[in-house]
Amino acid sequence: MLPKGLQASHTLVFTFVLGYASSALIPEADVKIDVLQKPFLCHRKTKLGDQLLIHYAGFFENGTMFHSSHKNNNGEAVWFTLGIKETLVGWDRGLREMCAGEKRKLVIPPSLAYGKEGKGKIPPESTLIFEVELLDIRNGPRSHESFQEMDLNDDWKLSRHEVKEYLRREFDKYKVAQNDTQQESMVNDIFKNEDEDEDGYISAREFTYKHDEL
Ligand SMILES: *[C@@H]1O[C@H](CO)[C@@H](O)[C@H](O)[C@H]1NC(C)=O
Ligand SMILES: *[C@@H]1O[C@H](CO)[C@@H](O)[C@H](O)[C@H]1NC(C)=O
Ligand SMILES: [Ca+2]
Ligand SMILES: [Ca+2]
Repeated sequence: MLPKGLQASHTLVFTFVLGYASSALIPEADVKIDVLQKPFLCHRKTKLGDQLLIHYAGFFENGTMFHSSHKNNNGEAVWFTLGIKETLVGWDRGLREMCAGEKRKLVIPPSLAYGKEGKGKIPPESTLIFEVELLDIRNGPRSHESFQEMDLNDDWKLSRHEVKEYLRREFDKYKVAQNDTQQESMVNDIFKNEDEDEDGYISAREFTYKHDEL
């Protein structure tokens, strides 16, 4: 890992570049966020990689509700990890910088929801509206920043090559001599533990929920 300060500035630069690139291109449909309720005290705001405990209800544009954690999940709130495309990209964008106790209404364009295909009872090209209440925030087991740092081609999964490059950089940094055979066998061990579905890549989700190695 990079030292804390460096890591923060690295993320800042990354965010800046991304923001610049997307505003320089044709404006893309984004999530519309309305804050419905804000708590008086806010000790901490959500950031990428955090786990969020939420209650939510989803509506079509005509106002019909299609899902609600109050009704469809035995009334239980759900845990959701921010920033790893666990559900909709619209959620990853719309639930950042949020306080526990805050309520938001998100209007998510189809391109950041279920898109041209739709899914189940969501018809193609649906704009979706969500009311989300954030109940609790926890640290994710692994940081989103370290995943991004390792994912050299930004395809949201780590290849053997990317993991090996990461190990090589780390060993160089700490001036540990390592031959190729040793590195290969480390990569093998890591993939045995982390690549749960054995597709040859460590996905953002596999990375986030595992606790050992790396
Ligand atoms: C609202 O829209 C959804 C999805 O297009 C549709 O299934 C539903 O029947 C509509 N409800 C009303 C009351 O028009
Ligand atoms: C790499 O290092 C291991 C462990 O020190 C050693 O057994 C092996 O012979 C080395 N392989 C090469 C190609 O140098
Ligand atoms: Ca990758
Ligand atoms: Ca995998």
